[in-house]
Amino acid sequence: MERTLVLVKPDGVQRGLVGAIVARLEHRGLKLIGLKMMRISQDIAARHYAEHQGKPFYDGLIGFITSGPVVAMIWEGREAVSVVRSLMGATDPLKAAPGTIRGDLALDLGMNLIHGSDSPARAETEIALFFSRGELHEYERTMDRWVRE
Ligand code: DAT
Ligand code: MG
Repeated sequence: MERTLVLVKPDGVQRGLVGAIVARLEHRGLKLIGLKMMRISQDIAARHYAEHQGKPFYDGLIGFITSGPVVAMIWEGREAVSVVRSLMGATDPLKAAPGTIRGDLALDLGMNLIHGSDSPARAETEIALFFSRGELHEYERTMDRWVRE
C-alpha cells in the first residue's frame, strides 16, 4: 500500500486549517499512520526542497517553511501519492480547481497551505527525512481486508 508525506505548512497552522485539511484526507478514505507538530530546521528544509535550490523563490520558500510550526503526517492508501496531489490542487492556488484544498482555501503561491510528495520514490525519501520508524503506527481497519492494492 502506498504512503505519502503531507505537511500542513505554517500558514495552515496559523489560519486554523489543520482540522479542515485532515478532514479532507480522512473523508477521502486515506489512512493516517503518522502525525506530529514540529518546527522544520534549516537543515531539513534544505534537504526537503533540494530540487528547488538556485531558483529565484528558493530563499523565500525556505524562510517560509521554517517560519513557524507545521503539522507533518503520513497517509496511506491505494495510490496515496497521486490521490493527495489531486486533493491538494495546482501549486498556484489561483490555478487550483475549486473543490481542491488550495483551490478552496488558498490564494498565494508561496502560502499554499499544503505539501504532498510528488512521486512514490520521493515519498519514501521524504517519509524517512521527517519520521522515524517508531513514529509510524500501523493498524488494521475492518474494511482494509476488501481494499484492492
Ligand atoms: P508543490 O508544492 O505543488 O509540489 P513545487 O514542488 O513546484 O510545488 O514547489 C514547492 C513550493 O515552492 C510550492 O508549494 C510553492 C513554492 N513555489 C513554487 N513555484 C514558485 C514560484 N514560481 N514562485 C514562488 N514560489 C513558488
Ligand atoms: Mg513539490
